[in-house]
Amino acid sequence: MLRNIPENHPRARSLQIRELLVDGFKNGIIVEEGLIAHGRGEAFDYLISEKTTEQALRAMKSAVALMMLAKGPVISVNGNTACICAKEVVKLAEITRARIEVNLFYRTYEREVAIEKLLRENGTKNVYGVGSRASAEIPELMSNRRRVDPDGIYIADVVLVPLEDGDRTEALIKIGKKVIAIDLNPLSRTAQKASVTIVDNVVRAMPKMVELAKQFANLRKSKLQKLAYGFDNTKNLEKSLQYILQGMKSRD
Ligand code: PTJ
Repeated sequence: MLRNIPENHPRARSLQIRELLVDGFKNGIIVEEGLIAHGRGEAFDYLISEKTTEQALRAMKSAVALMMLAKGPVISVNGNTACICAKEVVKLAEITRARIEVNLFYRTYEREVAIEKLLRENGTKNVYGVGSRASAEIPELMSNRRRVDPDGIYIADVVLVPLEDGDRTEALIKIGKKVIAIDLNPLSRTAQKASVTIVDNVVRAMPKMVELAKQFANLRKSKLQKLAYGFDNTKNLEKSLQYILQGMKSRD
């Protein structure tokens, strides 16, 4: 798969992810805009030294606890997420008993089916939101993301949204859902509107969340509640931004 990327290249991992995305584009999983979106993510990742911060880890703990306490958690999957972490999406869904729903901004039936196939190849049996299954609508949302599965996002109490544009999070919050976002940009509308924002790269956050979910499987409900609700997302975002600013200042 790797085209001329030496293992010891200082940016090997980052270049490998780019290759995955380019292949995903060629296979019809992601759109041109997804490549651009990834570039924006990379720029923010650079500002946190491409590492998971303490703050992001705290947010992940709250997020995983929320998913484990939820009655009907759903992981929403778009092109980029499917392309770079389908395996972890399936694992996290399995441990947290979450449903997996395909929800695309640039929705085409061909892309939905390609993403469903990829998720199935990674071990899931049920994929929600594909084709005519997305027959319900999120009110007040004009984009294609409004179309959701009546047995998935529509009835979910907690929705994990790894990496997307900001139109939907606000609409989901308005209809009473808790939204967990993974977004490298702490200033994005999704990041600002979510109930819990994990400011990290999905390629690092998703495997870590799988690990946490395994660890939390035997925790008492009261402990999970403490982790889930004892978390302030406004402070989280402030600290995440401060981290970026401090990092920039220390290079003066
Ligand atoms: O697959 P579709 O049709 O649903 O389209 C998906 C894209 C990504 C094209 C669409 O959601 C979009 O245009 O997104 P935006 O508005 O560019 O927002 C993407 C956000 O994700 C930005 O805030 C980026 O900083 C962030 N981001 C990009 N790559 C990553 C990321 N965050 C975490 N991990 C990444 N790898």
